[in-house]
Amino acid sequence: MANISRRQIGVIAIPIAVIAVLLPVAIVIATQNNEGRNESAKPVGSPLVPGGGPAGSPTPAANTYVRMQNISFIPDNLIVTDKSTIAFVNEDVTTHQVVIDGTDFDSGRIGAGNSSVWTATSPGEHSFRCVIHPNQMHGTITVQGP
Ligand SMILES: [Cu+2]
Repeated sequence: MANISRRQIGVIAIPIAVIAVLLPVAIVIATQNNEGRNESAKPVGSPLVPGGGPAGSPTPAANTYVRMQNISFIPDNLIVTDKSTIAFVNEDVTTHQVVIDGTDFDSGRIGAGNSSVWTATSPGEHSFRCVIHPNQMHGTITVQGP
């Protein structure tokens, strides 16, 4: 063991030093990515989909986001407060159109990369669906009273 030279120690020490520096950086990056997935906590005006949607249709500011992805709503069961805003964001390549029972909301056709915002009214439980894909895309929005 006494024959281990300073040079050999250096060969071992350098990779350990590299790992010690890179590991915290990797943890910080991973943490930031997880925070970015929490759409309900997104700051106002930030895009939900990086580079998503054509120019001129940024993801709108809203209190809650419902993503339309793979012909489904995510989430499909949600609770919101009266007068809060819910953005239906189309992340599919196909068009969707959202209607909410017991309200006059009809999003009209929402093309790929576009969104429609509803301001919650009518406290109570409302079914909602995509009128283009009613069998695959339906859910419940509960609006809590003031
Ligand atoms: Cu649809």
